[in-house]
Amino acid sequence: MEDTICAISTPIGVGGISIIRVSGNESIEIVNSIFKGKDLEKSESHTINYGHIVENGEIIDEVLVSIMRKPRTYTTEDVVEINLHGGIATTNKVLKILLDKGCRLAEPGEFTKRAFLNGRIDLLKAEAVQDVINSENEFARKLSVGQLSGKLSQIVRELKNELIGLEANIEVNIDYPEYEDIEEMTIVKIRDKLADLSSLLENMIKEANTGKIIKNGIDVAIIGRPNVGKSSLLNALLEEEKAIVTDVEGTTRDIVEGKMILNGIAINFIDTAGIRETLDVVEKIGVEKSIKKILEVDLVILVLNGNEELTKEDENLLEKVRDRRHIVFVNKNDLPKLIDLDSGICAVYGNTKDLNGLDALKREIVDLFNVENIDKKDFTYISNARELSLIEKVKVSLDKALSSLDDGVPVDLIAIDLRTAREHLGELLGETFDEELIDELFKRFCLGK
Ligand SMILES: Nc1nc2c(ncn2[C@@H]2O[C@H](COP(=O)(O)OP(=O)(O)OP(=O)(O)O)[C@@H](O)[C@H]2O)c(=O)[nH]1
Ligand SMILES: [Mg+2]
Repeated sequence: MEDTICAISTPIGVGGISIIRVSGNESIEIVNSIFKGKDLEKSESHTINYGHIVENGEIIDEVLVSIMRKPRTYTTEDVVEINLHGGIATTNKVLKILLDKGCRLAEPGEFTKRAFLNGRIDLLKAEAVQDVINSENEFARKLSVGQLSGKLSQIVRELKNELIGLEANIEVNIDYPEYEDIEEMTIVKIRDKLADLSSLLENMIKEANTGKIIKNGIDVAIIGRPNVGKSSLLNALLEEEKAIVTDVEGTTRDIVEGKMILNGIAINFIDTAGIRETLDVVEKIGVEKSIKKILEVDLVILVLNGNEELTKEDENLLEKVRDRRHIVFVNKNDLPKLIDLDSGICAVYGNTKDLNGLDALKREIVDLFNVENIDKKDFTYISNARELSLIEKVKVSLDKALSSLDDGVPVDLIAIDLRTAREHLGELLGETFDEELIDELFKRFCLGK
């Protein structure tokens, strides 16, 4: 990793300050060559230095330059951060000068990638860095900062150590097969331990959904026939005129989204086009999108018009959402009730005119996802797909080992499953990794991080 990289680390636009970050062996030398002030090559580590960025004698900007010498830096390399007056032209100009002087433009996430490749942080912590940035609510922030501080890494390391211990036990068994009583004892011990670890993993997998909810919120699609009041419901829930409402059937053609926070969790409401048979090309695409949404979201709110009798289309929709997590909302209860629902259908009644029933609807959402019982102290949930799929693989290997033990398979064969499980834990931490996967992962990062 010889090249010195640079990038704008603050959002591009007008603001109080912009920060350009530089990392690599030549970072101090390069910045010093365009800096007028004291000699940065002589300045102490972790100092902030006042001066000017100059090019051909022209002052480009008045700046503060942070010097952080390796190894106690974000990337473990020499890192320089230039604090400029904010603004697009100045920031771009200084970036261009740095590139002319021999820096390479960093790829998204490349600073964090270097921190990982240089061994300062494991992969779980690296993933947490971007999660901290993406946190949109207090719970998500706590979750990601916990992972960044190493809570999840520690659990994974402990699991790994347990497996190493078990493998050692098995080695003893293989090396001294003549001690039958030892063998019996170790098998019982190994079995108990494996069962413990498996249930721990099962818990982690079960709670992963909570992690996902904390991090990404709950996606809720509002579905129904045209004119039942879906857009009105979206607006009422968000307390904002987000979607167009008219008495014309087929008003909403495309997806309209809006977010609210319920008990600290983000709820992403998605208003959709009313579902009906139609020959209109544009509306047809909208209807297809609505139907697709039913399968994509965490929750469907099926809206019915309480002022009309149930139609064939309503019945079709009830059928469509039956196997999905859903709530039936019977709207327009400010008007006479004409709907007659099957007693088996549990529904929330209300309307979007005087907002009757909306609190009950929100309550139902909170209850369905058990939002109030989310453990607000612990926050060591797995929250991303890569991590979850590896934890699932670990559990599969351990369960295989367990059932092999019960079937009387020789312990040395069981050791193979334990090793596989341990390797997956290593992948989780990034001890072994596939380069392409790592590239993909860091590409999702912000520029300059
Ligand atoms: N009386 C009454 N009218 C309502 C209520 N909710 C919506 N409406 C009216 O119903 C009509 C349709 O409302 P929208 O919210 O546009 O219905 P939609 O389901 O989004 O319709 P599409 O976008 O066409 O699928 C409008 O005239 C609303 O004012 C309600 O609770 N009570
Ligand atoms: Mg609508």
